[in-house]
Amino acid sequence: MEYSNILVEKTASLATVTVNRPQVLNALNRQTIEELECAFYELRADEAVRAVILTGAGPKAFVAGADIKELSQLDASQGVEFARRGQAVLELIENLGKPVIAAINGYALGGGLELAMACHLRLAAEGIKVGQPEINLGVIPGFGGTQRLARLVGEGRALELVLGGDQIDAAEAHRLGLVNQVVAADKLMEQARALGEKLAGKPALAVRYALEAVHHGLQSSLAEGLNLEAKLFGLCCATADKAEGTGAFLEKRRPRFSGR
Ligand code: CO8
Repeated sequence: MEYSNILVEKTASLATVTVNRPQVLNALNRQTIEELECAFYELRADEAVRAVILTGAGPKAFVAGADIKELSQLDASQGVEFARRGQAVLELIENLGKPVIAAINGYALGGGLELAMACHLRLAAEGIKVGQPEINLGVIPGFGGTQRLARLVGEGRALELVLGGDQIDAAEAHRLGLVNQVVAADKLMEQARALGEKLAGKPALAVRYALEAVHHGLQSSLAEGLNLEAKLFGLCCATADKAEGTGAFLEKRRPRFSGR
């Protein structure tokens, strides 16, 4: 598949997707959203890919939001449709069944922060800025920001960011629990790849079930979440990797996982 606005690279079990419109700080226009959807469907189906890194091209931005030129033209029904379209692609990423790491190399604003929040883990370069500035444009976040931000950092802090529209720096984002780690800018991709390779080496089915248990459990009651966990734990017990992992421990050797 040929893309104009994103790059997709694969090395062994790791794929890297780069939003590639640096001239507009990687803003998400409709075509970019559609290309991301195609790419993530393809990565979901590719069994050789065990983890994905998502980043932005150029030195300044991860993604500076939805494309404001396109946004300025939307009427009410087109606004609903575009928000739903973006939300669906971010849900695809969130439910990919393999870890997706956002390597936040620059501004992650509006739809850019929403994209990063749909990833499972977030590494931020020192000096980056994140925020939900939509309020300054007369709109609210539309790609899941009002929902995922509140779940990640709590209602009060989410409202502070969504109502105030200010940018915060990487250290503050880390303090809020919005990013997992802050790393030196020139080490960001190296660290993201190291993390991606580490996760790619874990037993694939257990990884998928862990993602599902945590994500779906958070959307349900504790009792439903525990029920889901028990079922997924049972599924793990039927895998070859569980036999290998427990067997290797008992035989005092390193496990060799097959992903089955
Ligand atoms: N959309 C379109 N173009 C953009 C965007 C954007 N989001 N961000 C930057 N650009 C363009 C600029 O217009 C500029 O283009 P040009 O060179 O032709 O003038 C180029 O990128 C470089 O940007 P700046 O000159 O502004 O760079 P600065 O370093 O001065 O500033 C900032 C960097 C602070 C990141 C600044 O560009 C900025 O504030 N950008 C907009 C950030 C923003 O408001 N993002 C939120 C957008 S709305 C959104 O994301 C809603 C998501 C949900 C949508 C739901 C659909 C209905």
